[in-house]
Amino acid sequence: MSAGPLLPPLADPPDRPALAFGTDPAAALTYRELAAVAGGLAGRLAGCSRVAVWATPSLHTAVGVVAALLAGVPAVPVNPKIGERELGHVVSDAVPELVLAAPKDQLPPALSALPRLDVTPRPRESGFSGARVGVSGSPSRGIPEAEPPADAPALIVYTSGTTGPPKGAVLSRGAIAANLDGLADAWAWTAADRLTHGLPLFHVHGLVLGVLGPLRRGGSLHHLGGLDAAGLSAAVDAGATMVFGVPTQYHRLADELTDDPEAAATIGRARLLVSGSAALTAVDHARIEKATGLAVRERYGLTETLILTAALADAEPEPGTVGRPVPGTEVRLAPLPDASGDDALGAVEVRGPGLFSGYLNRPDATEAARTPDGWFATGDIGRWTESGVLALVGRKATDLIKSGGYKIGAGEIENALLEHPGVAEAAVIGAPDDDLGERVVAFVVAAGEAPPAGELIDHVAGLLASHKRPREVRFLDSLPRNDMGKVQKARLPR
Ligand code: MLC
Ligand code: AMP
Repeated sequence: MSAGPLLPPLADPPDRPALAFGTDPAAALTYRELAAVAGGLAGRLAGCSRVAVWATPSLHTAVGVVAALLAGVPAVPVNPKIGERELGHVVSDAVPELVLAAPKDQLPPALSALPRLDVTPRPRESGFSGARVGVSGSPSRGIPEAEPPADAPALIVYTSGTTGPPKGAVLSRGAIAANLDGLADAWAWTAADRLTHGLPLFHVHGLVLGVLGPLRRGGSLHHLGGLDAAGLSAAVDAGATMVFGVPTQYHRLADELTDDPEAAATIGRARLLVSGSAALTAVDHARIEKATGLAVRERYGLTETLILTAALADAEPEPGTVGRPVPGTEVRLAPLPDASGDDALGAVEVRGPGLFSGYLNRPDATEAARTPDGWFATGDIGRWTESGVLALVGRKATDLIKSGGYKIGAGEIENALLEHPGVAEAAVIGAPDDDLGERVVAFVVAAGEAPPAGELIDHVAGLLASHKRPREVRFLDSLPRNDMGKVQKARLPR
């Protein structure tokens, strides 16, 4: 299977803006500069089996990932707030040959033990003349001349399941290219667009859609570090046409815009506001539209499948729905054994070119996620509306939590809590939360005297990524269990 380049503009790079981070002019690259900087770095990566990228929300991360893609080397983006236990798992599972990081980055032991390549994109300093990338490490092994095949792995993105440590979803170059092209159709996304967002760069939303998306189109990205009214209105004022965010970011933005009609009016000059990774409430949809005059388009995806459905740019969005299948992708609803009498509800299944290649080292889990006829079972439950768009109504697994747009497995947090000497039993749930969608709540039976809640929260944040920490810890004398001894989470006090 062969394919055109994943990032076509880098083949013959124009002298147009490609990437900008924050407001520092030194943290910006044109396509020509990016091709030189990432190309120089790629020469030192080629031939590696896999590389880790310390994925801070920075130009260094974007350059590091682009370099790996140019070299045809799969990149493993690592959350810079990852905990020790989780990082140990990622490193032993993915076995990266080296790590890419900014020179100032302090790496935790599991990564600092690996050979390191410092990414120092400094094209604007003292007259840029090509590949001024400072790299310590092995000499160039040569960039492959031919584009790797479409089924070659591009990224390995770790994502939580209901139990056990996160699994590495292997995303091929072809899957990324096909999905980004489908989204370009849905949103009329072109080289004229300047995307802005403040998403983390170790997940599909911020990295695939948010960095590779504009680079595949030949447009540009302005990364804001976060999403607030002042930064976003300045970005739109400076030419941003599209905005990506998770619902928590839009919720906070809506709060701010209520008191800032000037910023709201400026943001309203953007072409498209897009929300995804979790459900945007109808209330927040209405608040953003009232403030800016723009209705937010929702799109729905998974790390393993990339984006399944999207509200189209030229159609009136329906709050509470996630749009139509992205061109090239098929979505179906499979009957639910227990649909509580509502036949319209079904299990969302997908097939198409955007699907992942499998979980790294986990053929069992890959197999379990596929239906007998080869579709991917998302675990989400939905229905088609009368106008033919998808509405999501829930998830099959109660042990998966979506908080701030991050997927979090309850079992992973329970195991981390049980490692604390003060914890005898633990049950974790996602409780409804206006800001985060769901917040992680831990019910704990103490072993002896109850430890302070803050100590347990810090304990989890130290072992796992900090966004997985419980926001609330509640102590109980015992957990509700059935006759078989299984914890009955539905009976936990809410
Ligand atoms: C607080 N902090 C602690 C802590 N208490 N750190 C360690 N230990 C403790 N006890 C710190 C954090 O490190 C952080 O520091 C700060 O407090 C806030 O933490 P947070 O929980 O990360 O921030 P919060 O404000 O709650 O984040 C909201 C958010 C974030 C929306 C900005 O959740 C976010 O970025 N979400 C995006 C998720 C995403 O991209 N999902 C895509 C998945 S792909 P500091 O330094 O940060 O202040 C997918 C497919 C698809 O779903 O469809 O897209
Ligand atoms: P992740 O594993 O982090 O990629 O998360 C994927 C999950 O996020 C999906 O299975 C959905 O449950 C959820 N999700 C993504 N986009 C949306 C959306 N627009 N609305 C509701 N849920 C969403």
